[in-house]
Amino acid sequence: MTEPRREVDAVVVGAGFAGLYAHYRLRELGLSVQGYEAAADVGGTWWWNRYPGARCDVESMDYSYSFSPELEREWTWSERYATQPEILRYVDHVAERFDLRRDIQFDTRVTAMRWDEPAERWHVSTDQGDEVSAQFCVMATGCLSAPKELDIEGVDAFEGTVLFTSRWPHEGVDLTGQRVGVVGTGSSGIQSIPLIAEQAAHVTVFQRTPNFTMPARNAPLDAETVQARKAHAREHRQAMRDSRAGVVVANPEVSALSVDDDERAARYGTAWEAGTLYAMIASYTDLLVNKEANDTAAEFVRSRIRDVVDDPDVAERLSPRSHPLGTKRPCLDTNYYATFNRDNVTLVDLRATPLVGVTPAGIRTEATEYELDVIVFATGFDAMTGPLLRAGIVGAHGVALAEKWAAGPRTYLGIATAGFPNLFLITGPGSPSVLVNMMVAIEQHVDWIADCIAYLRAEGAESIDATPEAEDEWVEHVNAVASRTLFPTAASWWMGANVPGKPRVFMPYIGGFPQYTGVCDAVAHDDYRGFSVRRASTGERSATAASA
Ligand code: N01
Repeated sequence: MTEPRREVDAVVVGAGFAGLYAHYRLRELGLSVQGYEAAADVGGTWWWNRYPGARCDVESMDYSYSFSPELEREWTWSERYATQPEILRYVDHVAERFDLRRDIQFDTRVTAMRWDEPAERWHVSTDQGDEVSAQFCVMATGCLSAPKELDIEGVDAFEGTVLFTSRWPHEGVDLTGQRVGVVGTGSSGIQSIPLIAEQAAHVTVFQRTPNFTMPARNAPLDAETVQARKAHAREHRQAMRDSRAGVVVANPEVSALSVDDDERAARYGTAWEAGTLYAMIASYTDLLVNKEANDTAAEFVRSRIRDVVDDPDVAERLSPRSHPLGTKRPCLDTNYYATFNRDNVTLVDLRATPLVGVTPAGIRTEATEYELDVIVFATGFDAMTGPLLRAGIVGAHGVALAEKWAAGPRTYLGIATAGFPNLFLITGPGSPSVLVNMMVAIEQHVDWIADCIAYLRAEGAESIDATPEAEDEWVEHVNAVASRTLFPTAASWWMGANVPGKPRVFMPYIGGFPQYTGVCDAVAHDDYRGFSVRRASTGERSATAASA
């Protein structure tokens, strides 16, 4: 690393929803801010993921910022679940309205961040040759921004076109008349397969693990619904923040095993019709903690698959049986299961006939070779830790984040990690993040971080660092809460199980959003309990125990 050429108060890495709001709040505090973003413009995940069918699966009116009532009043979503282009138009509007692009350098990836101990500042380097010194660094790098490295042989030799849902060409792709193979049946595959099938001559879906997906029941938003929400926007936003997952869902009251089959079927039927991610799992109190209870819901979904899919063998292969409902991220879809009734769609079950690799002509399984013109990889992400570890972060005493997290991520509240002072993670591992509506999680984190920085400035403090004791306690709590659920039983990306060699740790905090925000607020209220704060005037560190 060379000497820094410029000094700023804060560097914000990333210009998606989290990064943009961080710019807004830090600027409000009067800080000088430098933003870096690898993409050519704002939008984060919505800038990259442009595959056919990409849309949010939290309702548009909830999947938007709440910090500005004026913004809420002036923006009107057109559909219950907005498409990627509409979400990007919204991001663009926000960036323009609040002049947020001003301090962001695009097409620039942060390649190294080193804590300069004597100076008590971060030294940040980029792939464009920038060398900047900052008192604070805010990692707005997203949870699903680092595509998983492909673990399939032979891709380079393929003579057709290779596409990734996570890096879809901006000019779009015409698949008319093409033989397309899609590898992966997570949210990206499930959203894109029906639309690819409408265009392509033939689609071969290579499925390793069938996923639970529910019909989105997407529709245009009518003016009355929009007006009614806008009229009660403040109350609704508060209800979202008070809810377990950042969306308003009635809390279940009884066990699935306490009612008879008819009552359960009626309840699941209503949830299935609701067209939301959370309705099924929120039907009963014990679906995520009791396998027997969960089986009743999982079997209900399997019976719906059998209703829709004509071929009983295909229906069975599409039916998830390897994990309980909700323990891998479920999906919302439009016409996914019905797509397998089309003459131009073939399902290949990779559990029955494992994938051998890509050949020059297509994809080979242990049974046969499928000739293809295009392969679409919807193979997922090195989630949550990937984006942070790829930024080359080295903290106090020269310890790399990758070294510290070798056995899995360790954070205090998912916001800070001990030994990395003045480094703030937005929706980091150990926070509710991907288990809740991301917009709610992002705003809460950015607000907490901005308040913390304001506190440090008011106190004349130079730096703040989580204490190892507070971090240990929090990690223990995060693990203890997860271990009481069915989540750790599934090979999910939440567990790091999708990336070969990644430590298996349940990364998000499952204790519930209000419980989590209660802890964050109490920590701040108690002079940042569990953190050590160094004040310039005395040169001394003060720290209070996390459980004080
Ligand atoms: O990725 P995934 P995604 N051979 O990891 C398969 C969010 N999101 O991009 O399960 C064969 O879920 C893999 O199989 P398996 C959302 O949070 C939101 O779809 O590992 N198959 C799996 O089927 C979501 O959860 C939206 O056995 C291979 C698939 O690829 C998250 O992003 C839209 C393989 C990967 O599924 C990630 O979703 C899109 C291999 N070698 C995404 N490697 C919204 O709506 C992987 N697979 C809002």
